[in-house]
Amino acid sequence: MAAHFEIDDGFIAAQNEKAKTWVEEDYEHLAKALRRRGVDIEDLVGKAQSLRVAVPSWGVGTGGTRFARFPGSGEPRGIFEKLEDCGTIFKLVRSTPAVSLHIPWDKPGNADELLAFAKARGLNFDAMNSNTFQDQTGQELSYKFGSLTHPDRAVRNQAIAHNIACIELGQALGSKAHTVWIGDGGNFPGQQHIRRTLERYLESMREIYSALPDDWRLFIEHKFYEPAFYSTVINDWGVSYHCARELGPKAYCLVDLGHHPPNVNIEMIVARLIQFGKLAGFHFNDSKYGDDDLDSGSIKPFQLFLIFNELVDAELHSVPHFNPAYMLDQSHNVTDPIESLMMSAVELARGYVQAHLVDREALSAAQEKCDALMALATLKQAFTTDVAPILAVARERAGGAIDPIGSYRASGYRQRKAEERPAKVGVAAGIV
Ligand code: LRH
Ligand code: MN
Repeated sequence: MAAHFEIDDGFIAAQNEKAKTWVEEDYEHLAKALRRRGVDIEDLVGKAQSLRVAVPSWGVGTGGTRFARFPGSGEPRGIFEKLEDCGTIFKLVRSTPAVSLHIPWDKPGNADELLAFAKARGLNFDAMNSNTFQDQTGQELSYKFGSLTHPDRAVRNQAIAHNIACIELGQALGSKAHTVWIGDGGNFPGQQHIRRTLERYLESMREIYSALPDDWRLFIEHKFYEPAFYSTVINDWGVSYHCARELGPKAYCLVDLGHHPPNVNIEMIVARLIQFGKLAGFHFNDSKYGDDDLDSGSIKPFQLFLIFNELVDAELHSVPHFNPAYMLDQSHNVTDPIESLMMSAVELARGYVQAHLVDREALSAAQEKCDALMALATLKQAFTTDVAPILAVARERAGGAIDPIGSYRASGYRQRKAEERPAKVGVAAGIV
């Protein structure tokens, strides 16, 4: 593969030099304010550096809707170029060493070659994702009317085999988890027998579960609608939880933030799944209406903070079976995907560090005294603390960029990729 342009550490260091003065000033100022609150800012830098987020391979290309997709310049044309871009994100923000693959979109010709390419960029592979919501060229049986719950046993078998193949590929790539999201459902009342389809789902998932290696986890991803518009088989956390319990100790419930009706209290669902020992982790994104897959923290940053508040509370109380996987799952239709993914990784770190700023003693005291206002004020104090200097110092000390977007734009990376990656012609639509 011809040499490709990459941002080097020297360039990042030179960019950081320009920003160093204001960061140190802001850091000192914040350190003093936090000291008054009995908080050691260095602890929070450690927390910021401990957060690990996986980038979706399907998120580094420009996304679209059913109406259209407007590809940007220098689009990655395959999994190796996607990993190049994931490597660039990791280089600049330092919190995203993992990539979540989607099969067959990212099916490599040679798994070892892909693993070596990833390792050379400090990357590893997080949860695998199967795809039985599209028909692939040459596929024998269609998923038009479902996959793991299709009335035809042969279609279910085809879908089961695909999931097992994803797990086998994941083993070769060092992944330790498999995410199953299916679009199965109906568009009209009566189209499906609601109880029978769930029975078929469990029957199929038991076969997938039995193919899991001992040290793997199976993530069930619920979604309240789309592509089905009347009934969706795995429509909410309750069904997902029931299935995870039915399947066994290696099955967990994955929370994609966009998969809930507007105004649902997602942090409460998170607290429940933590308490029930079945929280798999997250597909972080944000939304205003449907499964909009917008940048994390771009629409409801307070909700993102409240979700991290539940996660940090569980972490500090060492709740059993608490080992959530943090992944982004976004579609970047109008921004440079690399910039959006970097900004989103920063927003997750912001929510996580702010959640560690919550005075939990004061919060608990207010809760026990039914002092609702003081409880809210205690949370708001953390949420309204500008932790940007902590996040910048955490990145800089880890060899990343104080200003990831500024450094990325100054590097000319996108323009260089536009030269290296001739654009594909033709009209496009759909999320990838
Ligand atoms: C479904 C979903 C799922 C992925 C897909 C790309 O809406 O969130 O996690 O498989 O997006
Ligand atoms: Mn998702």
